[in-house]
Amino acid sequence: MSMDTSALRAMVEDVVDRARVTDMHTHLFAPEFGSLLLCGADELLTFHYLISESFRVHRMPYSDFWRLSKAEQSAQIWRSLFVENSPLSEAASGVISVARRLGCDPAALSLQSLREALPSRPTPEYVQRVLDAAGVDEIVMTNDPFDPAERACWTDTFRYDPRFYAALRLDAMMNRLEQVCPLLRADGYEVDPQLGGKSVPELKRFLEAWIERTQPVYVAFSVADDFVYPDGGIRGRILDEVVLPVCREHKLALALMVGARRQVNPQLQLAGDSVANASVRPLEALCVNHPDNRFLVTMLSRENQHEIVVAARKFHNLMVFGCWWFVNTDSLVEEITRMRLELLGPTFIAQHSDARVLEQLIYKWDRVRSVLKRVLADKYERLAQDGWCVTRADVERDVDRLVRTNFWDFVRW
Ligand code: HDL
Ligand code: ZN
Repeated sequence: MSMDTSALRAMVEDVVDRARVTDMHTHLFAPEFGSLLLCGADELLTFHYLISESFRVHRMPYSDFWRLSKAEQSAQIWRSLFVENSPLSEAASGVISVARRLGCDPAALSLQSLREALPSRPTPEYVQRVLDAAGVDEIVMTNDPFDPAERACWTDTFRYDPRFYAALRLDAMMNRLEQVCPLLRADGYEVDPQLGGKSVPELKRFLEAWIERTQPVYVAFSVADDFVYPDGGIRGRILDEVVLPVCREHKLALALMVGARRQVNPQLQLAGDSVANASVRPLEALCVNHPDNRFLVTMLSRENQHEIVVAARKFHNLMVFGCWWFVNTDSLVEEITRMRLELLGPTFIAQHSDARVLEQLIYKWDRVRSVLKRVLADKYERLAQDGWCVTRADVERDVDRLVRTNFWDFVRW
């Protein structure tokens, strides 16, 4: 006996609401990393998305803004985006959602009441409260072996919250080798920018040391639209001679985050990056030339979304994931998720939050769930109308794949 449409849609929505999530790409850190885990009202308001949006209103000289304290920056952003304007953007409206879900009265919200409601240091109880509110069970961090603040944490005896997992981020090695060679040599690795001498085995030794130290669930790097493959240059050689073989030996997936054009406005600092439409051809070449490697891929440009989904149809060692950064907005997440379901079925990773501040998990996952409810209810409704028996167990399995098990099955091959 099939359910009627409204009962079916209500069941799908309930399954999505209750689904537990693995957030497979964030910039959060386990509490044991200390001040690297950001939380509280001022961190939420000085999220770099809101910094760049606020400049469109206050138009302060960049140096004047950067001279402000974090609390003063936060107050300026509050005035610009929440007082002088309605918080209509994805990131600004997210602050209101977080405030509501953490017990504030949005109708009477002030910077003061937000600061009172959100602590600036995360107690274990608060971390649990936020994870429960977001329905997130596992969080994958972004771990940069070249970041001085983070390197200091990774001592031999370092242990951290088992709900957090490491992902080794190699942007500096892949894109700025010359810049990080001094640090590699200071660490005892004989690497030169032209990859002469023992550079290749030494880079392998470096990578394996950090794999041993961090036990990552995957290795990652981002590129702009300049990514080519095959590539006889430095990055291509590091890929072919170091990263791909080490990932194979350690059974680690490689995440390629494509289309991030860095620092188009350096005056905005972390907020100064932009987007570039990139070619999918290098990704296809990687998949076809390295069938024993697995590639997690996300692309930043809206225009790349269709072709990367088609590429995922061609290569089962390519797992498309998330709606990244500038395509992580209600309308684009819905457009992309519908397209992926229609071309891949439930065989992709629906979303990652990219959260930088703990409380962002709440609004970012609320938004994903609301999209998944709409999209999946439509798809199951059509199946039911064609006479397919849609059971709650099947919907639970499919949703679990989209927000959790497709990731773990892919990285734990
Ligand atoms: O490169 C990345 O992982 C991006 O997510 C950047 O960190 C970006 O600044 C960001 O936070 N996007 O959400
Ligand atoms: Zn990110």
